[in-house]
Amino acid sequence: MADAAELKTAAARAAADEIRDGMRVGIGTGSTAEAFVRVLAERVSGGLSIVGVATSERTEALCRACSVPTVPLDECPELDVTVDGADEIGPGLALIKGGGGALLREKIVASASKRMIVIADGTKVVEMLGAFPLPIEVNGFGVFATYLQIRKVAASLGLSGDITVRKAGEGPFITDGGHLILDASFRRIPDPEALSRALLDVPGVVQHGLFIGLASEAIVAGSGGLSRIKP
Ligand code: ABF
Repeated sequence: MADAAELKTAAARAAADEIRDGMRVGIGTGSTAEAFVRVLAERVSGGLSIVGVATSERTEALCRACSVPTVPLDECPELDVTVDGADEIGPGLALIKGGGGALLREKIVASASKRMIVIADGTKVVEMLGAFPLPIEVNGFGVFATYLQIRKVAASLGLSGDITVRKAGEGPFITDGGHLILDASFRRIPDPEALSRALLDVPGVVQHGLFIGLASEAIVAGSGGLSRIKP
C-alpha cells in the first residue's frame, strides 16, 4: 500500500499534468504543495516553461532551490492556475487551509487565479468542516480584544471551543505578513459561509482559513487510486 508521501506525489503529478507551456502558476504551501514543486522542477528541467508565483517564503525558497522560476505576484497579477494543498476538503469543495500558516497569501494567490486545483491524500476529505482547528490570521494589535470578538461572533452562530494563539518555539508564530494566527477548535462548522462573513466583520481579523468558492477541482489520492472532485 502507498504511504502518505507517495499519495501526495501521485496527486501532485496529476496536477502537474494540467500545467502547459507558458502558464502562470500559483504554487501552494505545505508538504503536498512541496511534492508539486518537486514534480514541477523535473518538468521544468525537461523544458517546460512556466512563470510561478509562490504563496509563502518557504515555498519561494524551495522553488529557488529546485530551479522553478518564480516572480512576485505584482509582476504577474493574473494567474492561469494555482495548485495547493488543504487541511480539510468539505462539501462543495469548501476548504480549511492555513495549518501551514500561509493562508493569507494562499488566498490572495488563489483568488488571482482562473482555476485552483487542490491536491491531497484521502484523509483530508470530510463530510463537515471543523475537526481541523480553523486558522484565523489576526493583527497583533489588540489581539485579546479580537479574540473576544471572535468568540462572540462564533457564539452567535452556535459555535464554541478553544481558540489559542499559535506558538512557534517560545514565542507566537508570526506569518509572512507579520501577523498572528489564532487556531479555533470549533469541531463542526455547519455553515462555513456564515462563519466566513462573520469573521471578516471583526476588524482585527486579517483573513481566515475558510476557502469557499475558490477551488475548481480537488485531486485526491487514496489507496484505490486518484479521484477528482468538482464543486
Ligand atoms: C497549505 O498546507 C495549507 O493551507 C494547508 O494548511 C497545508 C496542508 O499541508 P500538507 O499538504 O502538509 O498536509 O496548503
